[in-house]
Amino acid sequence: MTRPPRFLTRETISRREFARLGLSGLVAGRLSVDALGDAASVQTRRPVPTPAQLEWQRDELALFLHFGVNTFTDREWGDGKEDPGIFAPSALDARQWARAARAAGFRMMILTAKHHDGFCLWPSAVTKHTVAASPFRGGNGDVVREFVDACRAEGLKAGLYCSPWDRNSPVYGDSPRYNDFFCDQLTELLTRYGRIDEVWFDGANGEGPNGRKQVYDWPRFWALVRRLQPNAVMFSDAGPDIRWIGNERGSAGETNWSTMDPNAVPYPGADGAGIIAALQNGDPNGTAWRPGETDVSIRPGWFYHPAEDAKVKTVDDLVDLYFTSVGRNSKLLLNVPPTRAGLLHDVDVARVTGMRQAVSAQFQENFAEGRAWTECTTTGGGTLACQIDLGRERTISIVDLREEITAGQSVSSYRIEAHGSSPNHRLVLAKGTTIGYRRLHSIAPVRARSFALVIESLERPPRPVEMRVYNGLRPIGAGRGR
Ligand code: FUL
Repeated sequence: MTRPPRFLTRETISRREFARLGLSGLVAGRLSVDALGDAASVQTRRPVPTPAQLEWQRDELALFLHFGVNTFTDREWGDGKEDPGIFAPSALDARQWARAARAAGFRMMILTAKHHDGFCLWPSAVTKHTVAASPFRGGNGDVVREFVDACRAEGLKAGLYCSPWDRNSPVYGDSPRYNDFFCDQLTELLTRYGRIDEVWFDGANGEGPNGRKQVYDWPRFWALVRRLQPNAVMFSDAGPDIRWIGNERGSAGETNWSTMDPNAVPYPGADGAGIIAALQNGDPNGTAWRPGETDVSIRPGWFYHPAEDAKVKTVDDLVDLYFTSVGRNSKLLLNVPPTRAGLLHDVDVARVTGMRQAVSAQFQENFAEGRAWTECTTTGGGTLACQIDLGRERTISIVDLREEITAGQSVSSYRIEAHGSSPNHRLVLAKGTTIGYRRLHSIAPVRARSFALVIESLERPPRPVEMRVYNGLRPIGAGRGR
């Protein structure tokens, strides 16, 4: 169901207050350019998402698929010496992956076309270490093709992970030659299969057989992807479009700006003080729009291991992950690895399906639906307090805030209050810093008729903010915790 947004708009605040808060750029939910100067300076001062970045974020959920020789050796990192003959999925069905993903509300799948072991799930022409040397489909198989076809058939976007670290390639470490080789592989992946929506780069970097460290030519890789798939977003620690969130636990920073200082993480795999914090939190003054993606596995490992069948995250764990990723202005990339049969395990499928149901159950009825902000007032120090009257008392346990990010991210501090009948009856329900695309708060259930959002500080002229309130059906944080 589409719900008309309840925004902080000019209609709900007096002209004088608007001017005092510097809100005059907001007209009926739109930022007028003349209020902020010419378009070029707006762009410089306020990084904004590209259409592809916006769509990437609004999709909220993507499914990660780690699959390859490690699935058959029971390892997490292959050494590149694996015999391609071991790659023998007995019942591979990429449609089963895609159906499960779609039914669970995922909008994209990303497949490890090549992991660090160098084994290619497609018949690459530049190495023999591929599916073509395996028994899969009699040596005529192409897992990337089946994956992309399945995505299309189920209406999902397709993304590919291609590891630059390649422990099989004899030219790894001979930097110019390997960079050529890697570009050849990227070219195959990005020209043979139609539209690819995300290219996922891991920053892992090692030494080649010659004992020398490989020096990746990132600007060249990125330019190639941009040329071959101009609509794809590129992920890595250093973007350029999407940044890693800084951990693999599924937890985005509570303060999470979608803007970044590009110099804070100069290249993928960069190490050093402040890098993790920069990835977790972003930077309100950053010049690049580079939102964070939260990648985490449903199992302890990234690849399927039979011994982990009893260690699959529970539905409660997964709902918590939704709140600590999507609910913190990030996107959840949840890894669900295919088994040796080439299928998603029944337990994993049941858990992601359960996650979908449990997440939907949290957001059944938005009590603020159709109710406008009222009584917007400034409360000293330039703060802005807007109330929503729900018409009657309601119990709420979830607050869902959304900033209109098409023209940037603004809010840097806010609190949410429940208001009673007298001005003394004010209960602070939650406090936060950034909002961005979406910020979810799970709170102890509270019964009230009137709620307020108090914006305490802004980094730049504000964009509309929407507040939805729900009575969720489960306590968030019921999972194993992290
Ligand atoms: C890491 C890799 O080393 C892991 O194997 C996995 O692919 C994860 C998503 O990225 O850096």
